[in-house]
Amino acid sequence: MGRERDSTKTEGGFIKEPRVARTPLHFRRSACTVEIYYYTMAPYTLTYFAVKGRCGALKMMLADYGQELKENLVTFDEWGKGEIKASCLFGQLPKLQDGDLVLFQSNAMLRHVGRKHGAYGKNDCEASLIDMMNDSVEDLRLKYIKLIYQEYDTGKEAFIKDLANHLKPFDAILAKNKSGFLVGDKISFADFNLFDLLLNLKVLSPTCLDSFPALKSFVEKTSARPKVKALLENDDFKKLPINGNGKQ
Ligand code: GTB
Repeated sequence: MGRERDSTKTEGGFIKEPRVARTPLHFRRSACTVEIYYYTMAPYTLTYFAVKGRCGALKMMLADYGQELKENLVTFDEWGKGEIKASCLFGQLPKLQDGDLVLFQSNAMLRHVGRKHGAYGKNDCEASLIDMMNDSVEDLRLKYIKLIYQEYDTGKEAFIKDLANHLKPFDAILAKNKSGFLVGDKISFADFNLFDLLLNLKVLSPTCLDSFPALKSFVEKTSARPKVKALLENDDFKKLPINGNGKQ
């Protein structure tokens, strides 16, 4: 009892600063040590390439929640040497550090940050619906990534033609939900993910939202959130290419 703990140790992304209070518990006739921890937010650290790529939504969400983000940019040359790749759990970036927690997989990062900052629904059912929405955003993102990296020149026209079929369900969901968000009455990580993807799709096909009023107003509304707006107008963020091969 009453062990002193290392105040520099972190737990779950929080810096633990122990304050030890000794409180007598009379029924035990002995002293009991109560450790009270004051939690201080540690900044998030993101390691990734100098592209928006799979981190646009995460950056917007962190900005919206006023979270500090430290970025380690990896160049192609550094990546090509293989050491960083070998250090990544699944051989890929991005990597997010939150105190002692190290995460790979961009959607796991969105969930983690969403869970911590109240962007993962107000109960289990909402959380499951948000997961479902995010999985559907991921389905469309994978189609987009395939187009960009594998078949841009041959597949762009067909992709744009088919895009309305994929956007339609999201438009209907947003139109049906009075809040204008995908689920419930609060923005969730799936909203940020959809928003980021829609911005990319608008670059690919500037008119793609024209027949989807709910999606259009969703983009306008999310773009106008003050901290998101500030990030979108930030020069460093603006100059990041969307993708790694110059196609967009
Ligand atoms: N499912 C994973 C996730 O969601 O995080 C997918 C991660 C992923 O595809 N990572 C890519 C990667 O690490 C980078 S994102 N590629 C290197 C490798 O596999 O060795 C897409 C991407 C590709 C290329 C660049 N680029 O050249 O700058 C940037 C981004």
